[in-house]
Amino acid sequence: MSTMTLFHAPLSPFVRKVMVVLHETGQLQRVQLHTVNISPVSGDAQLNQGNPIGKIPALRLDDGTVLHDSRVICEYLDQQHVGQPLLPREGSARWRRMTLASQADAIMDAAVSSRYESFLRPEDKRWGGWLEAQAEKIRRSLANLEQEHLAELASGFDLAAIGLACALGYLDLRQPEFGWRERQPGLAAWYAEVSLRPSMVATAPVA
Ligand code: 99T
Repeated sequence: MSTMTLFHAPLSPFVRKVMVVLHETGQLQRVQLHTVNISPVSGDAQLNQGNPIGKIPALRLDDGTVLHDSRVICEYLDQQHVGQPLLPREGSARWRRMTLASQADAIMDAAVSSRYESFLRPEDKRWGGWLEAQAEKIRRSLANLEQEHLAELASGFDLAAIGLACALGYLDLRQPEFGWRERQPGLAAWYAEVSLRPSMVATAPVA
């Protein structure tokens, strides 16, 4: 069996998505973890070699090819197992689920940007209005997911559901005061259930 290398950091929600997919599809043994400690202003030379944008996750295959970003890696892994696909392979359901998965990634993007703004940027340069705009994007997205897509999300733990679960886990980690559960009790109940899955328990971030 081939061995792949995953450029990884345990608190990244994008990495967690890949790790959950590895668990859910029984491919964990195929991957070695290479942990990096990076930020937008401090990269890792080895990671940059195959992935010039320098973000994680990146997956080096055994022939040296490097795949990024997390969406590409998750799709690749989904084509490498024989179980139930984590995204419909064709038809309108495919585009719907991919759009939901993209919405989950966008929540992560807003939350990670907020983290960098409020933690990494020098204190005198932080922009409250910009932080509030990211928070509003997340609130709007979560309200939309609860109102329009909850039943669909609950119908299977696929790439869209995995992405959202990792995004919510990241919000809890970095912005525990955000209060999304009070605004979105339906999502909160769904999340409480999926958080019990072994793949989610095994990958839970510990700050
Ligand atoms: O921006 C950088 O140069 C370093 N940041 C990252 O690599 C973050 C780590 S999350 N990863 C991404 O932004 C990946 C986004 C990409 N579209 C994907 O893979 O889907 C770290 C969060 C934290 O430390 O709190």
